[in-house]
Amino acid sequence: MTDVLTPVLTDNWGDDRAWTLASYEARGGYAAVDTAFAMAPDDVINEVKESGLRGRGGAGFPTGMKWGFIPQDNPKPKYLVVNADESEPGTCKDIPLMMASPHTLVEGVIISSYAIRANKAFIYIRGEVLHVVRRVQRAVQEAYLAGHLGKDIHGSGFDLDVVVHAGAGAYICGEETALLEGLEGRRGQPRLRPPFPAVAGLYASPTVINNVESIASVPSIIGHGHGWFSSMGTEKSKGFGIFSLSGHVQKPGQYEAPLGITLRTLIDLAGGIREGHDLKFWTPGGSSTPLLTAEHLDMPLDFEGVGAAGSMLGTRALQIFDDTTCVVRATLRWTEFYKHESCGKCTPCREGTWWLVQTLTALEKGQGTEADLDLLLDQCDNILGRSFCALADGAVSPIMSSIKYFRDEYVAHLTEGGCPFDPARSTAWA
Ligand code: L3W
Repeated sequence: MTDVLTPVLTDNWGDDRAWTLASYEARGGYAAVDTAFAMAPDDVINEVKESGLRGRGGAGFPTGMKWGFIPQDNPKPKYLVVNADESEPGTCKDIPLMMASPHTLVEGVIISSYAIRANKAFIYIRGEVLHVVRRVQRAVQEAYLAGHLGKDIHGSGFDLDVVVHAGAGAYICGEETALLEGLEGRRGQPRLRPPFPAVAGLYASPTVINNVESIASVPSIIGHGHGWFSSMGTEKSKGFGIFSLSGHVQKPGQYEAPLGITLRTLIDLAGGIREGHDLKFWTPGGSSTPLLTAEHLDMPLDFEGVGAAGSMLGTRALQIFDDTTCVVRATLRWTEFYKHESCGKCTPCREGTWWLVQTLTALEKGQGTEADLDLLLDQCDNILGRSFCALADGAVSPIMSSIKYFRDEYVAHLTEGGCPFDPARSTAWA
């Protein structure tokens, strides 16, 4: 069964002191930098384009194409920014990657910066995880001392400085333009797009922003060639990815596998659902992606397969909930998160998430009538597609999908005057 896994980014996580330069170099680390330096920057971009790598931060935008958007005739400096603000509920891949193998990320930063001709790169790390900030800072320091960063890297004539920046703990700063605002020292709120950051990003200069996992995948693509990467995965979703399983499975954790693997296989790898229970619902890419159910167990986990089921692959944050979970309570909990994290810039999100919490709280307590369910859906309709950024769209995803699949459970709260899963009220709780 484990032969379906493709450990590349996770391959060294079990090594002794895997996060050190010595351990990374012992496995051939930083060799792909020389391979890249032997190529013209545009050829590195083409290699990544040919590999089919798509952004691993949720949206799946083609990475090489994004790099190709950087206008090289623009005299302003170019920047690379790594989005390491991992905060999506359920998403836990970038933080373990940076803790276990920060040099994979640093090597990816060097190659990616070389490709887009950036001499300065920023790694923007979620503010709450100071231990991760320290680990990446230490790796950057080691890389400087070893000549992998700084002036004339490996005698190539290419210079690169890397700044590790700690955010201030706002989920919205995972949105790329809010991240840039934060990096420039302002309150983290999204900017209007276009212009996209590739044209006018950090300090109004051409900027590539990529997720940690996207950048960390680059050394292996350059080292092994685009054909190696594109031989994995599916026709339109190439390569491998880290799938994070959390919740009611026997062995939660990160499983690195080709895109297109199914949840059924991943749950088998994770030792199955909690003993004596069945799968009830799950998220394919964190709480911003519509919920799915057991009927989707054999759906390919790639951008197209999950999209066809009415959801999104997102960050491959597979949160697994068994039959003991109240879907209304879980949905309320997520909605409270979005209300708390709304940056307040636009009315549909600022006011809408507040109303969603009010309506859902009443329903969860069994107060109101079935008409309030339609009111809740109406509130969702008035938010979806009307907000400034994707945060509010994410907020309505679990609500709309949970009503789609579990309307009866919402109604049961009303008919029973409270949560049927409440241990004080029912035997459904195990
Ligand atoms: C130049 C164009 N660049 C698009 C670039 C754009 C960005 C990338 C994707 O949201 C999703 C969201 C979350 N010229 C361009 C262009 N680009 N057209 O492509 O852009 P976009 O707008 O499709 O997505 P986004 O705004 O980046 C990301 C979902 O991911 N998500 C993620 C959650 C959380 C995390 C985390 O905690 N780390 O990622 C989960 O599903 O809902 O839909 O770079 O500039 N014409």
